[in-house]
Amino acid sequence: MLVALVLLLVLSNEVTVNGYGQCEYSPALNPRPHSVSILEFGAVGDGKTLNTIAFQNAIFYLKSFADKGGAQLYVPPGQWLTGSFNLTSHLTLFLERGAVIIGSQDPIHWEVIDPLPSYGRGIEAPGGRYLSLINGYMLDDVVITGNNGTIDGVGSIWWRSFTSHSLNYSRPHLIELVGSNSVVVSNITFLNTPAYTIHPVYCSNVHIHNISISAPSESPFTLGIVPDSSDNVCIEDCTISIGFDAIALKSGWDEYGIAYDRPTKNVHIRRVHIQSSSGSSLAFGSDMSGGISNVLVEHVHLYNSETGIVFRTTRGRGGYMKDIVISDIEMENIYRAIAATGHCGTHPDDKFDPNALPHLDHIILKNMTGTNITIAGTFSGLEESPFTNICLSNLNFSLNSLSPITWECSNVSGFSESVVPKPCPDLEIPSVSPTACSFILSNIGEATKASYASA
Ligand SMILES: *[C@@H]1O[C@H](CO)[C@@H](O)[C@H](O)[C@H]1NC(C)=O
Ligand SMILES: *[C@@H]1O[C@H](CO)[C@@H](O)[C@H](O)[C@H]1NC(C)=O
Ligand SMILES: *[C@@H]1O[C@H](CO)[C@@H](O)[C@H](O)[C@H]1NC(C)=O
Ligand SMILES: *[C@@H]1O[C@H](CO)[C@@H](O)[C@H](O)[C@H]1NC(C)=O
Ligand SMILES: *[C@@H]1O[C@H](CO)[C@@H](O)[C@H](O)[C@H]1NC(C)=O
Ligand SMILES: *[C@@H]1O[C@H](CO)[C@@H](O)[C@H](O)[C@H]1NC(C)=O
Ligand SMILES: *[C@@H]1O[C@H](CO)[C@@H](O)[C@H](O)[C@H]1NC(C)=O
Ligand SMILES: *[C@@H]1O[C@H](CO)[C@@H](O)[C@H](O)[C@H]1NC(C)=O
Ligand SMILES: CC(=O)N[C@H]1CO[C@H](CO)[C@@H](O)[C@@H]1O
Repeated sequence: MLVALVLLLVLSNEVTVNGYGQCEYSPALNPRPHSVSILEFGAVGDGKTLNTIAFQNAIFYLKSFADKGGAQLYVPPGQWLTGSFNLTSHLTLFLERGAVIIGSQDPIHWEVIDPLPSYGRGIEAPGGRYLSLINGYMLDDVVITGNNGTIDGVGSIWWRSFTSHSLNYSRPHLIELVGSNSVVVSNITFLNTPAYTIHPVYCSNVHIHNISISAPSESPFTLGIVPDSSDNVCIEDCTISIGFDAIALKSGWDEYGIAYDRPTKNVHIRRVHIQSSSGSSLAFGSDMSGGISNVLVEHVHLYNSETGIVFRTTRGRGGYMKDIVISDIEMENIYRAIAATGHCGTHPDDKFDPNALPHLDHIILKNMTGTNITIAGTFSGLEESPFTNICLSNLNFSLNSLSPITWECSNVSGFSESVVPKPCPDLEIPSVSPTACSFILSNIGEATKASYASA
């Protein structure tokens, strides 16, 4: 028994030392021994009756099963209108095919809560923010799944308030889990989020798979999946079509994020099909003050987007984005395939430290093809903190006839091999080893091991 335990610890250590394979080690889900239907709590699925109290009462009741293997809350087919509600630990929320949880269109049904400590204030309005439609706070073992049920945020009222600057507080998200461990979201469809769709913040062990997310292309600053100051995250087999960023990795805002000091790390993203109208399919930052590292993105299809892959940061952020590998990517109909900028993002207030410089280092972009691309890539680092060790390998972008430029570079350095069109000289430093990227990759491996050894 003890031997088995020690072996298990050694094995799981191996897994995290590699750091890059979160999706390979997804936990098996045990069925919950207890299940109740939301109908037993007086819910009415007519699309008109407000069911907030039914959800709250059901979840309060299911709390008592936490130490008995947990429980499932079953949502049958129907239109279940509700205001925001909180989940509990050891709970599965299961949405049957034809079940639609619909967010109330009246802000009065959305509680207002404190800002996140790593942001210091609401990101869209000073002060508090609306609680997400489905919310988890300091939970353990939560599953949100179903047989392709739907969660619909009916975001249009929020988009209008945002656009007309009449929001009293920052917009709510569809799902937010704060400080939680062991979270699974799978097998359902998310529509029309007010702001972010799924926001795990200060979480560990998050597995998001086989979901579909969509919001209209004109919905302002709507985001798909946003791992924020979270670690050990796997996102796989998802389809996202959204207004702004489809998958965005973040870790806090300026002095608040620096003080909170919790990075996003050990993230594995694979087999996703993602599209963003006015933002980027895949985004890092711009809120990244706690740092972002050890990220592997592979086998991804990016299409019909303003930008394919972006790294955004600015003076005052501090933090870092490093040890990131993005490979086996197909892009089509994208204005700018790759961008990295040190001049993007606003500040929470005037207390930020302009000398807190962010770092972008050890980024590998390899094996990508692109068709109908207008600009291959733009890198604009900070003068006092240039972007370093950027490695481009085996990229082939077919540019359309509208291309004003191919690559643009300032305050950046790196290596490249087999890149079409030919990159800027800043990214063609003679490589220190025959294959520059594998040199960086082995360095990343060492850095990863070192960071675990010192942790
Ligand atoms: C839901 O959880 C939040 C903390 O995230 C708390 O502020 C709020 O009061 C809770 N609401 C209810 C109805 O329990
Ligand atoms: C994905 O989820 C759908 C329901 O939304 C289900 O029918 C399908 O079997 C799932 N696929 C996998 C591979 O889990
Ligand atoms: C899931 O539901 C969405 C919307 O209700 C639908 O567009 C999609 O085709 C469904 N997917 C599956 C696998 O049934
Ligand atoms: C903001 O507050 C004002 C005054 O209390 C109220 O009339 C308005 O409906 C609120 N707006 C939203 C979007 O909640
Ligand atoms: C998602 O659906 C697939 C196929 O039906 C099933 O194997 C898997 O267990 C489901 N996931 C969850 C978390 O229910
Ligand atoms: C490059 O990526 C494509 C998918 O975009 C994949 O099919 C292919 O095997 C990859 N090639 C190498 C050499 O890894
Ligand atoms: C090429 O991509 C642009 C977006 O950058 C899109 O507007 C245009 O329709 C695409 N052209 C074709 C032929 O698909
Ligand atoms: C780049 O891709 C185009 C097709 O999109 C192909 O014709 C060309 O040969 C490729 N170039 C290289 C160097 O692989
Ligand atoms: C050190 C360095 O390369 N500085 C450059 C940073 O970018 C600005 C704007 O392109 C240039 O003017 C600096 O020379």
